Amino acid sequence: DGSELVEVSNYVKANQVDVNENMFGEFAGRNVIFISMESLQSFVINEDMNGHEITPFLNELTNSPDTFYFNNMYHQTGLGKTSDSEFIVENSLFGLGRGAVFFTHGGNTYNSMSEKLGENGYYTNVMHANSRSFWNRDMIYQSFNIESFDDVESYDVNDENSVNWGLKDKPFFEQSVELMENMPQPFATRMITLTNHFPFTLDVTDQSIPEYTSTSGTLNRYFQTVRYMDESLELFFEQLKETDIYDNSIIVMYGDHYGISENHNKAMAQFLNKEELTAYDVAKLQSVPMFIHIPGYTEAQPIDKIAGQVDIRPTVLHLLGIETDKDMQLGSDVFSEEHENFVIFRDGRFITDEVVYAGEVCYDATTGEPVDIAACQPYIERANTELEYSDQIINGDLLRFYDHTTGQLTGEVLTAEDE
Ligand code: GP9
Ligand code: MN
Repeated sequence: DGSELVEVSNYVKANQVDVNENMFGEFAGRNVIFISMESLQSFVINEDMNGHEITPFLNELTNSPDTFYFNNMYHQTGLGKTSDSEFIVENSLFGLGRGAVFFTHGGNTYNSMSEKLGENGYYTNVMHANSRSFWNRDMIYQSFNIESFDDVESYDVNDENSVNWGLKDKPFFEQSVELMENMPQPFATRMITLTNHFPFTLDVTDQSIPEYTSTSGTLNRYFQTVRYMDESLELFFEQLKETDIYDNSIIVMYGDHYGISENHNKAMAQFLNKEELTAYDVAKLQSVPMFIHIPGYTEAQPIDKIAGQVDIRPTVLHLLGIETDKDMQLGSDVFSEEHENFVIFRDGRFITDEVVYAGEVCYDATTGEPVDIAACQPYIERANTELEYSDQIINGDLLRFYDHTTGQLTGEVLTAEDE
């Protein structure tokens, strides 16, 4: 009957953090361009592969006064991969422990980020050159109140400009800029890239760096497709600068999930100059980069606070001056002084600035050495609680009983609370 929502709601309200007054609303009214960077992990950022810089464009942004680079951000996805990352960013909730919430709960009631942006005067859109039913996107986007979805039908796709899963990222961005020029402003869009996807195949003419040299063909090719994505992003920025959109936008780019699975641990260990990878190392490898690029801004610095994809929604909404204190969210604004250095993975692993919990072992966060489990215990319970609350909201379709404009529980639940 939705009465679980009382407890969840109390927890969420008790865990709200104050906004950062210096940042709140600083970029109100700007367009927001989210870029979901396919399979991009942090281990390639500011690194070389056999003497070749892997991501020269992104590396420049890590150190640029118009860009906040979040170097301690982690993905929180499960089996739903890209779709889970979309779900997390839209709702500041977790996906499910089994299956993909996009498929299993596409018809639920949500108070998505897109819906909120729409209520605040934004035109909302997604751009992705795959068929609209993939991951059940067409259905759940309606539940998210996303106004339009430019899927493969919006793009000119042919043999020449395709590889691997479809349209290459460079023509994707090029054609997307044209689509953007026809959108009412301010708009909020999510561009979902595709070329840097397993099995990481690329035409020879698009290969700017050689393959890596390990026993994993997957890891070997990954560096080349990552580099291709980096070049695509650079081209996109250049093309956007030729329009009037760039100066009036903020660009939020984040890795959607890992690209290199644990099946390639041996090759990864070689790349990282380690004997072998522990559960600690594998957890740290789940770091995905995030950038908030703000044209014209001059005071940005790298941010090393520990954060997860659930934090993206409140962080970005606050920059736009949109309150989230009544939202049923599990993330918090990373710019807030009260933001906690604590990220929970979908499978119960977590990272704080003191400990890393993985493979049922508690590790010292700095040294990676195992420590007494007691150091992790309080966080284990909180991680389980948050994952459980998120599951309850989704499985019970509990947002049906929540008025996000007032922060009040409604209907039968309200009665339960009064009793
Ligand atoms: C498919 C794209 C990739 O449309 O989002 O999906 P993934 O396999 O990464 O979840
Ligand atoms: Mn993906």
